[in-house]
Parts: sequence; structure tokens; C-alpha cells
Amino acid sequence: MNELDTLADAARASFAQALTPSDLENAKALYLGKAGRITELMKGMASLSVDEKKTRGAAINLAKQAIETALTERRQALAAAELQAQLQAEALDVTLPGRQHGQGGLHPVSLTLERIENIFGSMGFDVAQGPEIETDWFNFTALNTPEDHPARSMHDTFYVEGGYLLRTHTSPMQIRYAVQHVKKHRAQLDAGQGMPEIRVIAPGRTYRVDSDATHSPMFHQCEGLWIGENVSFKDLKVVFTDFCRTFFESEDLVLRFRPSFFPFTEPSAEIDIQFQSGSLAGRWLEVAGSGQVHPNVVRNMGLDPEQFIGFAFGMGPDRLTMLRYGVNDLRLFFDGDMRFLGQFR
Ligand code: 2NL
Repeated sequence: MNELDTLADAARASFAQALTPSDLENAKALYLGKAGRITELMKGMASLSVDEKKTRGAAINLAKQAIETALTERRQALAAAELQAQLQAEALDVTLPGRQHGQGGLHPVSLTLERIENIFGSMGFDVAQGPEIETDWFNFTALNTPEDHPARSMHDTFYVEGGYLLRTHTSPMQIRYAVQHVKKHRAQLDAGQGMPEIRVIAPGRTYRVDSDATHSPMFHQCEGLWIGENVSFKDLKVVFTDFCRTFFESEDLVLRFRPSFFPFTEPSAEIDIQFQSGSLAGRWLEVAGSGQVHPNVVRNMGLDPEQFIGFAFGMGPDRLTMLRYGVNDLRLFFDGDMRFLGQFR
């Protein structure tokens, strides 16, 4: 083997040893660079005759071409290996199951509120929503609740900075709604033309200092109010009976109005229901408080209690949800455990 073949072999061997493109470029410089072996051999031809230069030059060129071919092949091999490694690293298993986007759903209490709103909506009730941080006036005073009433104590009500409190029921929103309604029809009222009836429900979050299996410091309430010139307890019975039978999808559901007391109504009644079939059959279950709106409260709405009369009721959507779905611990609704909450859709 002549020295040029040996040189080409050596180049091939050193290219083969290069494992990265930059190693390969360093190896190339040794053979094909400005100060490389081929250049050196070319320079060595200076003292040769013209004929000798021809043969020697051709031989060196052959060796150079062989080295260049080896270089190109090695470059391609390294690039292919690099691509292969990258493909391997970024391999996708197209047979893996896709990521599931779980279907969302409404909270069970939201489902109940939606049902309540739809049922009362179909009976001509507006739905009013408003502040959860209230003033003493709207939460207590306007509702005929005396200064020394236990509900106003710090043991029952959360007070916040600035003399405000967290509403303990949604009735303040009904007072706000009634006041707006009356303001809107003031001129009509003053002209002795009356006004459209007030028919509204106020669903939403309410707060009390209380926490056990059946009480949560945050709970829901839905109050209802119907005020007009000729609205009676009979209307309350019809409306609430209709509501309960539709809500519980039970036409033979029986209601009982049991005398009670609330500062904002007189007379007042607790409303109990009794299922005639199913696991709850035969038991009286308390579902709401109600009554004829107290004259002082009618006055605080800006109306004359001699002319306007009506009824109000208040119920707990959390408890209605427990009854409807047979849940026995209220806290399950507010713990945020998806294994529980995911069962309602
Ligand atoms: C209960 C008791 C009740 C009312 C709420 C009310 C609202 C206005 C005027 C008069 Cl604006 N009354 N609300 C009346 C009677 C009872 O709720 O036990 N709720 C769960």
C-alpha cells in the first residue's frame, strides 16, 4: 500500500472515531485544512519536474477526493444518527388513550337553586340577587328586628369592618328590591293608581356563626315575597303547595302550616311537608318559615300597610337538596370532594 492510500485509510479511521459533528470537523482540519496533510503534500511538489507534478498531483487529488468522500459519508451518518436519536427521544405512542377532559357539572345546591328559580319564575316571580355584605338597617332594622334581638349578637352574626355585617338571610335583598320597585312607581302610587304587585325571590349565600353536621357558617337561603293590595295567606298556601309538589315531583305531597313567630311577619307559620310514599313517607319535615309581612316592614318598603299586604317565606336550599337526594351531612356540600360532588349532574 502506498503512502497516499495509507493517508486516506488513516483519515477514514479518524472520521469513524469522531462521534459528534464538531469532532468530525476537527478531524477534517487535520487532513483537508489549510495546514492539513493534503496541503502539506501539495506544497512538497514544488521541487518536482512538470511531468512528475502531473502524476504526483493526480495521485494526491485522488487521495483528497477519497478523503472528501469519506468525510461526506461520515457527516451524513452522524446527521442520520442525530435525527434517529431525536426521533427516539420525542417518540409519540399514538396508541396511548387521549387525555380525558372530564365533563363539568353544576353543584347540587346550584341545581336546587336553578329548580327553585324556574318554578317560581313560572309563577311570575322575579329573581333578585345582591350584596352579601350588608348594613344593619337592611339586615335587621328594616325587618322589624329589635335592637336587643339575639340574632344581632356577635354569637350569631359575623360583623365586618366599617359597621357592616355578612347577611344572615336574603331578606335584605327583598327590601332593596321592594324599595326600588316602589320608587319606580312612586308617581303612579301618589296619583292613587296603585302599582304592579311585588313578586320576587332572593336566592343566595348567607352567613351565621354556627358549625356542625347540620349547620355551616356559610349556607344558602331563598326567600320569597309577594306584596299587593289583595294578597292573602290563601295565596301563600297555593303558591307554596304548588312549589313543593313541583320541586319534589310528588303530587300527593301534604303541607302543614304550623303557627310560629318571626319579627318580620305576623302571623307567622312554619311550613312542614309529608311524603305519602318513599323512604321519607309519613314524617313531617320542616322546609320553610313564612308569614304575612309585618306592617312595620311594609312601611319600611315605602308602602302604606293599610293599602298593601302580602306574604313572605324563607327556605334553605341546602336542606332541600339533602331531602331531594337523601344526603345526611350538610358539610359534604362544602368540602369540595369531587367523588361526592361529581355524582350530581
Ligand atoms: C326561615 C324563616 C322567613 C321571611 C323569612 C321575610 C322577608 C321580608 C319580609 C318579611 Cl322582605 N319576611 N322573610 C318571613 C318568614 C320566615 O324565613 O326559617 N327561613 C329558613
